[in-house]
Amino acid sequence: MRTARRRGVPRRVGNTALLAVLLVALLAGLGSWLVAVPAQRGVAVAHGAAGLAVLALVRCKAPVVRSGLRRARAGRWASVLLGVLTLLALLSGVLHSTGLLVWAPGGQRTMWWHVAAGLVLVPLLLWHARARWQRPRAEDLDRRLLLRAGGVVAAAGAGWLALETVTRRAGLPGAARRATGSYLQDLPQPTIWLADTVPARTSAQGWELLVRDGHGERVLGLADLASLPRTDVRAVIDCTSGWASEQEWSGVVLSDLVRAGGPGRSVVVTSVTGYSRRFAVEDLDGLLLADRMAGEPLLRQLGAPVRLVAPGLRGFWWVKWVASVEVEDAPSWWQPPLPLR
Ligand SMILES: Nc1nc2c(c(=O)[nH]1)N[C@H]1C(S)=C(S)[C@@H](COP(=O)(O)O)O[C@H]1N2
Ligand SMILES: [Mo]
Repeated sequence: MRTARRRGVPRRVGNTALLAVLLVALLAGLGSWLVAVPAQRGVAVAHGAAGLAVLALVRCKAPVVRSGLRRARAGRWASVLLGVLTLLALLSGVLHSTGLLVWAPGGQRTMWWHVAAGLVLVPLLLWHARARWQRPRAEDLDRRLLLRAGGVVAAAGAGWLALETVTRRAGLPGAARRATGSYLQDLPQPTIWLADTVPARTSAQGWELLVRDGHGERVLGLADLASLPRTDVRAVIDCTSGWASEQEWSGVVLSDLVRAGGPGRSVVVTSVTGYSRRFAVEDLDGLLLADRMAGEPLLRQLGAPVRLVAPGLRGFWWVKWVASVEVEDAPSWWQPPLPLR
């Protein structure tokens, strides 16, 4: 890619550009987990194009890497590790999105490696940028530089389009992936977010649900739940680890469970394990407390006896083994953007 040639462009400029596109790629990657599913297409395209822009800038980084390797500076190997992780993230991203390799050697999804590489490289990147920072100067910003920057952006966009076209024309598995990048499969895959554990005992007998709303507190058993109006919902659970599954879920809509009225801006749904997510009260109509999937009672790993179904939200919102539903005054954004367990 001629546009990314180093000649004439000071190293500090190439370095800063690389930092900028890496940050865009990381933020868009994380952002795609946070936005609702319909908005994920645009974010995923930005993520992919920024990743390819990193590739377009590799050539201006090469001489920097070469001279860096010759100098025995502190942190030299941390910088090398940062480079290796960046390449691993790029490679796993391309392999997953084309579908050339969806399962990596070692039994994890390629997407798992993509996320792991991305997460580990964040602290390394921040340290590296701080330790090696050279501030770009005003005189760097000339017409030729702008042309080159435009060239990198164009190359990244063209690269993204080319990859997508090849994937479709060649009928690679990636052609069938969802806008989120996930692959549809027949059944949901039992998935733990970080370090939660499947509860040892989740038998339906003795299961109790605590409901706290504007009218006070009550405890429901499965029979009480069965006496409420039932609703069937066809919805796709889409995990950030790269799989998705469309199922027929059946259970009780939260707005039929939680009595309206009283103050309260959000509802916290908590698992017996302590894992929890907070939702806006306006969204209760679209949330289902499900005890059945595909006409069968839920399996233990999939959240039995009762789990949340949150259509349009990524899998980590679909709280399993629900123990309580509580209306609170706090706004719905009052929680860590991602679960911490
Ligand atoms: N209590 C609890 N609920 C949870 C999780 C968890 O770790 N603990 N993982 C979430 C994630 S990341 C996903 S993708 C879905 C997976 O649902 P499944 O195991 O039925 O496929 O459950 C969500 N609900
Ligand atoms: Mo997930």
